[in-house]
Amino acid sequence: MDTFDPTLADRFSFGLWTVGNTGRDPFGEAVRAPLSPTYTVRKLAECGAWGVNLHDNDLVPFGAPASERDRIVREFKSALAEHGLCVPMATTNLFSHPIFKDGAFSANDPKVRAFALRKSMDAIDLGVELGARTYVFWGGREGTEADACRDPRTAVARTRDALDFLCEYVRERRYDLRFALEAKPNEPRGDIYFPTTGHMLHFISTLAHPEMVGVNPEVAHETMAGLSFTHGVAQAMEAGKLFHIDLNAQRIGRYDQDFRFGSEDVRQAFLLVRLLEGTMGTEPYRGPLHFDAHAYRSEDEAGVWDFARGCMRTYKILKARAQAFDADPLVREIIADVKDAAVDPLLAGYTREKASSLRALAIDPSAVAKRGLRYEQLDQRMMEHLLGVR
Ligand code: DIG
Ligand code: MN
Ligand code: MN
Repeated sequence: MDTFDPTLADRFSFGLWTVGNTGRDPFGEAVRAPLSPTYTVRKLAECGAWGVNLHDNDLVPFGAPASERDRIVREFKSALAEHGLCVPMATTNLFSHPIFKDGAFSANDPKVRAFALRKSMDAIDLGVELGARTYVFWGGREGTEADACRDPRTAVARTRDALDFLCEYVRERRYDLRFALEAKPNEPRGDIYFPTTGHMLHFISTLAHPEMVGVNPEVAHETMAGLSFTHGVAQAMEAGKLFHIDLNAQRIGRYDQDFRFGSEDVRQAFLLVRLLEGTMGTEPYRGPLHFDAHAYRSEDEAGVWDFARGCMRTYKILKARAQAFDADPLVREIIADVKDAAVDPLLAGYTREKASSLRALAIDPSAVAKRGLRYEQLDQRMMEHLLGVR
């Protein structure tokens, strides 16, 4: 045991599909045997995880009869109770079955859209039965290759209809459940609708019950789009919409790698953990810390648990580094808020008086421009904390 071992208080979770990933990819078959859900629960508990998430069909095979479904759920529930794991999040697999080849909620065939709604209602019931409080929608098949197949505005409208329908379902059933929308720019579709967290944040504002809906940003997906993941998460937090988060690692310009958390861009991982943990003195994110990632295809089952432990350990190491960084007197001095009693009151809340005071302010642009900001010092100090010499 050391200070970086995970505890339940860390709220680390894994999807059944993450540690259960068999290593199959478009160019090769599975290299690992599938893991049963109950075995996965035991092993995740041994690793120190707090929660386990699932798509409906990660637990209940597609098309299983009700009696089979109930038996599987009963067994899963007893494994959860025996090993002390919770189910913080659930979601629907609306992407594997061929019926979804043209999308789910946005598909052109009304029967596909009907099947997607029905499957989502059943999966919501399952998630709530297992105790989930967050329900994720990742529209992996909601997109195009032949873009002329539908007006993109129709895809937006159909998705809104589906989510408004399902929000009403949750309200009528009085479920204590919030929706979290997960963006991705492409893969498995040539283009996926609502490609970034920013698109999702606007889309939520157009729904009938926006208060029920937030976002589930994923490191790999925003990075694939060439964006700052930390800035996207910060905007979601500022809007009170960071309902869940998918943590992993990704190199820009690659397929969706879903690598072990922190294993690629360490600087960005550090800045993300600093933001989530509020080590600079801000309100922290208090939701589940979900690792939507998987072990390298090179790994055997032992390597899968090395992967899971590595995700959690790296997060805790970066949290300790961020705490040390924000406690560093030099850092606090450089990033301290610049106060200006004469100017500050004029910068928000328009009034005619403020406008004329702004115009009357004596500001010498060249003198102001000369001020050094010491960001090289700041960033070097961050690197030294990261590299373990501070
Ligand atoms: C992929 O990034 C998606 C699916 O794995 C799942 O629907 C969602 C929940 O984490 N992430
Ligand atoms: Mn991904
Ligand atoms: Mn994800």
